[in-house]
Amino acid sequence: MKKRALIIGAAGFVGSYLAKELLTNHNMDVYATKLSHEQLEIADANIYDLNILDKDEIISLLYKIRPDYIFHLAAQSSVSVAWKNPGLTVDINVKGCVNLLDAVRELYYKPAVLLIGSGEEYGHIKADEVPINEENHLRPGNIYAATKVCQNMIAAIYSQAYDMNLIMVRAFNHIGPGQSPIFVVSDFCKQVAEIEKGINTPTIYVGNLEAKRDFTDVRDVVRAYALLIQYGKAGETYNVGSGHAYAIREILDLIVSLSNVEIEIETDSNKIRPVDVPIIEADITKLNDVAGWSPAISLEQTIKETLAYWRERV
Ligand code: A2R
Repeated sequence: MKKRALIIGAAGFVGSYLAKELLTNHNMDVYATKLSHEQLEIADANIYDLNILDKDEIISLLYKIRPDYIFHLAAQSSVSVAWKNPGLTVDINVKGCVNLLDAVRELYYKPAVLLIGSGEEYGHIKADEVPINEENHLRPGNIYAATKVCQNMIAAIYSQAYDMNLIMVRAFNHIGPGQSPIFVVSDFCKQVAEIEKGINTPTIYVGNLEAKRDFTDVRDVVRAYALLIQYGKAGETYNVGSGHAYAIREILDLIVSLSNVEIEIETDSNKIRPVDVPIIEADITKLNDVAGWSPAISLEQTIKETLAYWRERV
């Protein structure tokens, strides 16, 4: 029998990539949810409306679909939006997650649930802690990160207290074609494409360029998710990243070098966050050990494709 996979919050950046991975490489039946105002079409997937703030809605959907695997992607996933709207971020990322866990707990069988956290959970990392493994202290430096720490802790408690098959991920920055331009790589690629088309003046507006982050192509990320939900251990947390941190400046230089127009760089104070963490880089040994996963798509390849995506759209 084909396994049934439910992707909650599939209208975001990751959802469609994950659906494609499950359909093509894992031969699963795919069910996906979106908010009622969102648009979502995925070939060969069944789409439902679901707001995770409504626990009854979750319960009735779970009874209807009876998924073997549940990927919980629904989140308020922007760090900058979290600064501006912390209450909403806590509601969706913490209360929404608890609603899902409670709904799963009430089922008569035990699906595997993959909960997506963030590399931001580690927060203020010390120089000798890089690359960061899953046992590291968590010192979240922003509201978004704090909600994901909370999700991770609650899931670890549910997993043990109620013997549930919950697997937690700390995903580091993922990038690729289709990502919202509120995220840095997509933002830079969009700005370059606009400059090339003459829509914008030849200046890129940037925030903190010295921060170092661990970037992974979204297609590598979803490959890890599909493996972790099948082979990850209940109650355990796994880093998902490339294992290499790049300064935002290096990324910007690479993007600008792929363009044939002259571009100036200028700092925009709106893009500087109240608290920034200098370096985040993943130790991916645990993921590699349990799933045999390592990234396959290079940073340059992802950036070229993201730039091509924006060149077609602006
Ligand atoms: O905020 P929207 O309108 O873009 O909708 C997001 C959706 N979402 C919800 N779904 C159900 N009930 C809610 N109350 C609710 N609030 C928001 O979850 C969006 O369609 C989806 C999450 O997609 P993204 O924000 O694009 O995240 P992405 O990049 O797909 O990352 C998936 C996961 C998230 O947990 C991130 O925190 C983590 O990976 O890095």
